[in-house]
Amino acid sequence: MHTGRIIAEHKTNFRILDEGVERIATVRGSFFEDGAFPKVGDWVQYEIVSEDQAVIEEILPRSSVIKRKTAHGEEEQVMVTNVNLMVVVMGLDGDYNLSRLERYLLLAKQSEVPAVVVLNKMDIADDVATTHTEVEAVAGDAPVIVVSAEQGTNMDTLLSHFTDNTTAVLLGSSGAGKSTITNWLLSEDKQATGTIREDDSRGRHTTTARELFTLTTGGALIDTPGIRELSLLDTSEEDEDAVFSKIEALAHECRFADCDHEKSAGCRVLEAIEEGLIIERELASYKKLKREREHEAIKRDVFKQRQSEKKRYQGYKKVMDQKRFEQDNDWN
Ligand SMILES: Nc1nc2c(ncn2[C@@H]2O[C@H](COP(=O)(O)OP(=O)(O)OP(=O)(O)O)[C@@H](O)[C@H]2O)c(=O)[nH]1
Ligand SMILES: [Mg+2]
Ligand SMILES: [Zn+2]
Repeated sequence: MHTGRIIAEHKTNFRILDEGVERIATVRGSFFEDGAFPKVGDWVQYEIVSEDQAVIEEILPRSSVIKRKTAHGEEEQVMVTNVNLMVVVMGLDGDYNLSRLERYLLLAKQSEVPAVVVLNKMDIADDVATTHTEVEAVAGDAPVIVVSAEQGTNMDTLLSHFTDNTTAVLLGSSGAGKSTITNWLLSEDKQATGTIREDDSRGRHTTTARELFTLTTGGALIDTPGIRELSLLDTSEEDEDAVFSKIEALAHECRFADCDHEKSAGCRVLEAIEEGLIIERELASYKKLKREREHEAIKRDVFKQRQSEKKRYQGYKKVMDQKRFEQDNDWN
C-alpha cells in the first residue's frame, strides 16, 4: 500500500502526488456506496494496479475540512481538506466588500483554520492606507497584507506565512487574483488567469477546478475557482439577524414606504447594492426572512383573535348560563 495526496479531482478519477510522482487513480467500488469521495488535500492510501493505473483504497483522517452549503438545500459540500491556512483574497477594485470578507473569516473560524487577508491590486487602488485600517478592524487576529500580485509588491510578506508544513487554500471572488497569486508563488505561469468585466470587476470564472500545487520554497497551495454565491458559506441565525436589521434600516430610506426593493426609483436598498454596502444574496435572504416573519406575525394575530373570540364566547356563555340558572330557579 502507498500513501499520497489528492491534488486534483476529475470526472471519473483523481490525481495523486506521491513523493514528486503524479499518478492517475480511480476509487475502490465501496466509495460509490457511501458517496464520500476523496477531496483535494486528502491523504489517501492506494494500490498500484499497473504502470499508469492506481486505485484509492482509503482516505486517511482529515486534520481540517472546509465545507460550504450547496446552493439549494442544506447539504454540505467539502471543498478542500487538510489545510492549515486560509488565504482570503479580495481585490482593491469593485471586488472590495467588507461584509463578504466577514463571511470568509467566519468560514475560517468555523473550519478552525487560521486566516490571512490579502488585499490585491494595490497598484490600481487609491488611499490604500485608509482601506488597510478599515480591513484590519474587521479582520481581528488575521493579518492583512496589501499586495499587487501582478507587480509582485509585498508578495514576499505573503510567502513568509508559508512553512514546509503549510497547506494554504486561496479563497475569494472570481477575478480577485487567486491564480495570479498562485503563479507568483510558484514562480511559474501554471494557472491561466482571466480578464475581468470593466463595469463591476467581476471575473469570468477562469479557474474551474480546485488544484493543489507544491511550492519549491516549501509548503503547498490550493487554487480554487471563485465562489459564485455567498449562500455557499454557512451563516448562523445571528448573522442573518444582523443582515436583516442592516437592510431594514436602509429600507426606511427608500422613497416609498411600500418599496419592494425591485425597481430602482428611489430605492435605497438597490442603491446600497450598487455601492457594495450589501450584496444581492443578502437582499434575497432579507426578503425571504421578511416574508417568513410576516407570515409568523399573521399566524400570531390569527391565534390571538381566536383566543379573544374564545374568551368572549366563554364570557357570553357564563352570562347565559347564569341567566338560565336564574330562570330555572325563578326566585322572584
Ligand atoms: N491591476 C492588477 N490586476 C491584477 C492583479 N492581480 C491580478 N490581476 C488581474 O485580475 C484578473 C483576474 O485575475 P485571476 O488571477 O485570473 O483571478 P482569479 O481570482 O483566479 O479568478 P477565477 O479563476 O475566475 O476565480 C486578471 O486580469 C489579472 O491580470 C494586480 O495585482 N493588479
Ligand atoms: Mg483563477
Ligand atoms: Zn427599496
